Amino acid sequence: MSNLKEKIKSYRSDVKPIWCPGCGDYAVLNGLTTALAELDIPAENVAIASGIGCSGRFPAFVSAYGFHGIHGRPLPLATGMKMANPELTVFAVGGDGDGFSIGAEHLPHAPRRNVDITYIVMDNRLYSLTKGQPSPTSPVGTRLKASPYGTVETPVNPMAMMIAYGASFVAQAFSGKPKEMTKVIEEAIQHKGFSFIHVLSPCVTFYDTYRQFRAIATPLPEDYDPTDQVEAFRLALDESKLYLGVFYKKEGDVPYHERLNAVRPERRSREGLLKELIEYYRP
Ligand SMILES: Cc1ncc(C[n+]2csc(CCOP(=O)(O)OP(=O)(O)O)c2C)c(N)n1
Ligand code: SF4
Ligand SMILES: [Mg+2]
Repeated sequence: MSNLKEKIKSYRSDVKPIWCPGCGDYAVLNGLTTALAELDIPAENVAIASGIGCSGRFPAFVSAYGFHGIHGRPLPLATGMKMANPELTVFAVGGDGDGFSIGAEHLPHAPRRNVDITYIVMDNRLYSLTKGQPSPTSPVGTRLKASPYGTVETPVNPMAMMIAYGASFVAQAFSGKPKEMTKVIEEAIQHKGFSFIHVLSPCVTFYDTYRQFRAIATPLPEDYDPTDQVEAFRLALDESKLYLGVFYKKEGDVPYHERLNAVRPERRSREGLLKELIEYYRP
């Protein structure tokens, strides 16, 4: 056990997280490093792309390749990483604002390509880095500094959205249930294709939702069949509960890099390509 603890620690960088004590994002950091240790994935084979937000600081705290990108762009960054080196275990990480607001136009495309990455959204239902404005997942009536009368927009449903977009692995976790979250991250890493994990990760400073989530968090039913996409959608729409676990999993879909390799002509030498170009443009 102490060996495992040491191993988990080895994935942590020298940069100490500057998240507030009690922030839900710590549980995600611990979950991800524990999953890497359990699966024995060497740090030099791991790459993490993030967006902007408290959650976007994530790669700095992991001793692996990391890219703290611009707001809303962890998915295209992670896609590029995986395409450049398919041997890598690649993560995209970010917040609800990053993923479902400014980055929302990327949401359908990574799943439809079945890019073999794990996308973790740390959803605290607000923009926390900028000190607490409402986000696309803030429930109706959320009172924050920028919404003193309560929000009036209907929130998006990230789980239903990703199931509808055809993601081949869709799961939900809660920072208040760290062991269960680690298992889900492990399963997502092992899944060959696009994995989405929606993590309810409360912001204790601007909008503490721990108690609210704890009251309705429940594991998926024991006889639940994660290959049933329609049932997964039904549970995603049930707002009286916060189901935790793997909602949907589709095995056998060919990932993006393999699809491209199957249609791409064989790599030719630089000289061969130049000769081909010269012949093509010869008058
Ligand atoms: C292009 C651009 N627009 C706006 C901002 C300001 N900004 C920084 S973080 C953020 C929202 C972050 O919210 P979320 O993604 O939920 O992350 P959290 O801080 O809650 O983890 C915004 C609007 C920015 N950095 N860049
Ligand atoms: S402001 Fe909120 S989300 Fe940001 S580090 Fe603090 S608790 Fe976490
Ligand atoms: Mg947020």
